[in-house]
Amino acid sequence: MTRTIAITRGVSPGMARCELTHLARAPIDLELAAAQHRAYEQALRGLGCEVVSLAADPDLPDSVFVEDAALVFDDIAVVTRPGAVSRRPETEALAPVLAQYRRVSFIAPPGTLDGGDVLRVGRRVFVGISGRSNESGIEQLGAIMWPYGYTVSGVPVRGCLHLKSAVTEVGPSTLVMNRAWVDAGLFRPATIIDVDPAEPHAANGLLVGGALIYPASFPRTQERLERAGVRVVTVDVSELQKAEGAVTCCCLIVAQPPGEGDPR
Ligand code: CIR
Repeated sequence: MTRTIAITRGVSPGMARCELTHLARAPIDLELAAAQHRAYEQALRGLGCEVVSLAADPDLPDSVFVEDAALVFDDIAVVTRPGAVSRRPETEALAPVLAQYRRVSFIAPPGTLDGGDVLRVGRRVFVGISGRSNESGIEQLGAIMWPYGYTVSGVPVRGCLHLKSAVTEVGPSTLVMNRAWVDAGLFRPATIIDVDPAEPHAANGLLVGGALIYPASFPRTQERLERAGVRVVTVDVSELQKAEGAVTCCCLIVAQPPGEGDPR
């Protein structure tokens, strides 16, 4: 049976010093953040994931957001070079863990790439051209991925941190999207579910184990998703949201088909 491994990392005791781009700094309750993160890990387990949790690092305020430091495809893992200088050392702890599951490639200078900017839809990989990911990073990813049959294309985003702040996959070729932040036409022929206008940040959900892990704070968009047949599992991530985090960003999903050394 295919195992689904979710790599996470504990909430940094230094999270109050996190990067912020679009939000004003608000006090973060660290204990509550850690409890919410544990509940998130529990939701992953409930959907069949084995959680591999890396130790928190007090010197890396944003390291709970592991998604930005690496990409995991069926064929290969890519260690990124995060756009925020403060986040670059986050990759060091992740690379050896990923190497247990995949061949690993690296984004090199002058490229920058945040995993939050990378959305895979089948064999198409969309990368946000954002404050964090640049043309060189996108070109390098294209060169890494084409031998595996993926096309990689840059997508302008506006008004938000990452591409996956604006759009994520909620089912086969089905996307939830805030059209104010990204051009919907680029994703044709995918089906699009629009966020409720009162919930601009509601376009980030994590599809895993046949369900969507989704913030509890967007009930109107949640209703739209459920009406469209999406099975939603809500988590309260209020403290992580104060650090401009969401739900995709707190794990890396590794689908591990049965192989040598695995019980069948
Ligand atoms: C940052 O600005 O890098 C962090 N404070 C938040 C990163 C969230 N990452 C994501 O949504 N992929």
